[in-house]
Amino acid sequence: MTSIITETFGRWTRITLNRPDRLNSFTDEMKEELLGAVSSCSDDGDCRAVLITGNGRGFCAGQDLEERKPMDGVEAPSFKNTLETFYNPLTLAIRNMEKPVICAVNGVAAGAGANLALACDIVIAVRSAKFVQAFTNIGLVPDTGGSWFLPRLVGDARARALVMLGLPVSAEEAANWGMIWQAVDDDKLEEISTSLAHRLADRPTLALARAKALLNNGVTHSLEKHLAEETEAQDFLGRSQDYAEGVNAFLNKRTPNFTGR
Ligand code: T3D
Repeated sequence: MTSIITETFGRWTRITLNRPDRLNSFTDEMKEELLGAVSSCSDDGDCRAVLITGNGRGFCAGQDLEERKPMDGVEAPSFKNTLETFYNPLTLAIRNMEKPVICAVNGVAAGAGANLALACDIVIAVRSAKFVQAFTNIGLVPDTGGSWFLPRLVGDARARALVMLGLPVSAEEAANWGMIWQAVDDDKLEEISTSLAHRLADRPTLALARAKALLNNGVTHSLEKHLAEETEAQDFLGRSQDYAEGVNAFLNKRTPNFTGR
């Protein structure tokens, strides 16, 4: 059984974490497959939106701790190595991908699994899901970008408590705090997330990519630098086919047919 399932539906791709019996926690094999799947979506010019979800009752419980069982006489693994070869490239691949990435959180998301979700552009979760910054529970710090994303999403006070206490936060609370976009009924996740993917794949992909870059970069830019970046993006998009299509469709009172060019 492969630990990652990739399915293409016309203009968008779904990536499913598939180790349900271990809450889709990351083994070395799964890491390689997931990074490969995300990179393929990024490189695929026909793919205009990506949906990441999990199989079974959990979304992802982070690093598979069975693989980390301390053994007498065996040197501990280098976390510098796993972070630099998998967790960091994964976060950057999602964040820098020039198309929207949706995360459909089907159950508990813990450790690097929670932060994989936070790296995505639009996160929806079933009401029964919970998010756990589990790292300090086992003597580690948040990784996969969690300590960067969390305070920006929920504010410093909540981020500190979540990280230091390692307590779960429900999907409803996460949505109320602005950590995720929406909490939905458990039996509606697939319908809502796939219709979101369809919808985003039909939107002007170049504009979404430039908007994503602006939102990514704005948090660290001065206003002057940011206005210059907005201007450059708008100037580029003003010459795109999708802009001409959008304006024509508006003036002719019809639905635009965006091609992503
Ligand atoms: O290592 C490096 O490279 C450094 C990078 C680290 C990145 C990280 O992600 S560190 C954080 C690792 N993850 C955790 O610490 C989370 C550990 N799991 C939990 O805290 C809880 O299991 C959950 C909050 C995720 C879910 O709780 P609950 O009560 O819904 O389920 P459970 O009963 O605890 O777990 C169900 C089963 O999944 C259970 O196995 P069993 O008893 O049925 O045989 C449990 O052991 C297993 N499981 C859950 N998480 C992991 C796991 N097995 C291996 N690794 C896991 N991370």
